[in-house]
Amino acid sequence: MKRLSENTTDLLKEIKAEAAELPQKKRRDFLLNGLKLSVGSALAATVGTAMAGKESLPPNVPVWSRKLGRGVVSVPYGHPSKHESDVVRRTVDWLTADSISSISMTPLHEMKGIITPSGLVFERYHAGVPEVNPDDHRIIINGMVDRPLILTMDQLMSFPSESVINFLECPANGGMEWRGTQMEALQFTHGMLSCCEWTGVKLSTLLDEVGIQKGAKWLLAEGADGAGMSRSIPLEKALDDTLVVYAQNGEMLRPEQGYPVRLFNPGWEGNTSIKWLRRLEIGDKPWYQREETSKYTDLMPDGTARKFSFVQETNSVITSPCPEKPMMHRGIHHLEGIAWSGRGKIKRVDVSLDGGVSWQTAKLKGLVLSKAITRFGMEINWQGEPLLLQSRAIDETGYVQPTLSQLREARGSNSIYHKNSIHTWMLDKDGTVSNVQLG
Ligand SMILES: Nc1nc2c(c(=O)[nH]1)N[C@H]1C(S)=C(S)[C@@H](COP(=O)(O)O)O[C@H]1N2
Ligand SMILES: [Mo]
Repeated sequence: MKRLSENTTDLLKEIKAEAAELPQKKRRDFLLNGLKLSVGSALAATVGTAMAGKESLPPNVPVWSRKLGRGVVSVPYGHPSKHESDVVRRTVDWLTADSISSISMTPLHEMKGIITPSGLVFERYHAGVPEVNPDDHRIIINGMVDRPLILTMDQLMSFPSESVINFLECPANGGMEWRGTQMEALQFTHGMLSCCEWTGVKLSTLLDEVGIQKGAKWLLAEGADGAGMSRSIPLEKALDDTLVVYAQNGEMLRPEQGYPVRLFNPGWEGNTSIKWLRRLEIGDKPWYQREETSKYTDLMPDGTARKFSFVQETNSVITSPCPEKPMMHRGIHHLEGIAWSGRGKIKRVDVSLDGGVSWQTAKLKGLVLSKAITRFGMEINWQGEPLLLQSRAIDETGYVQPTLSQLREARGSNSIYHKNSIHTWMLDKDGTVSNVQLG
């Protein structure tokens, strides 16, 4: 904060000195533009990664404006600026024993709008990223069908395509919090979440092609990775909005996301969206695979396990401020956050500054799509007082995001999965933000 004001003061002095030597009208324009620019650059210099050399600051002509830039196709496939090198996926060292069966998380504090760039989509593998050659990859559809089918990628991609914008969330998102480990970063409390445009073929189209037999109720999706990860999906969902997806954000899937083809179940736990999809079997009952018995079930207080908890319930979190984005100044601040629901659209988001005692309704910003990340915002006037910041999302079905104690009451404290309770950030007098648990 100190650096920011010193910078700004220096800049203003320089600009005013320069302006004094100009005729009046020119001087006014120069001052206005100069002032606007100076605040922007000072902020960028303080908050950003590198402080540009003073020789590039107003009133000088910046270094990069004095020479030619690089030409086209010097980088045939574009990358973010080198100044954005800290906007990356991150892992938590102690969480898993090996990177082959691990998880990386999306830097939600750096995301803009609702689309997660492909290179920042969190990754979850059980046996690493297989290198699948699309020419040799097949999708088998067998079981209770009239005409079993083996599809090449070309054949799959000749069916009519559909595109949707939906979030994908690992049900273990926030799991560490539930177990009482408080992560001091938004990236680690909520970063097992992404939202992309996904393109593929509706699974119902493929199932029409093979003809489902009477009595069929379930579908098994199996992956081609070393884990052979498999999940049972009710046919109801498969015939509703499940997609067999080959593209993500306008290009073929990234290897991490299941290249060349994955299943995609909008609004459902990410684990059911089987990557590197190789087989779909139709049957009359679930298969009870590892990922739906010993894993991805919720151990309830009475010792029974809640199974097939497919839907990712309504959730939300404040992304600015957050531990990685402390308050830089007093006064007006545009608080922002994201909300999402596996059941449909976000209808309303409320924000509390006092730990849930009183609530104000935030504004939904930009696109509000079903089963997608929805951005919300609210102006707050912060004068340095400590605050307990919370957001509470309500979806179009009327579901209200629960408090932590409501969730614990319903599910106990043995769970890892499906923690969607109201999250609390504590804003301290000095602008720093930390993660606290409030009932
Ligand atoms: N074949 C296969 N599919 C898989 C997995 C896997 O390890 N193997 N991981 C699952 C889990 S647990 C999640 S949360 C999502 C993560 O998708 P992403 O890596 O594209 O973010 O993929 C699911 N699909
Ligand atoms: Mo997951």
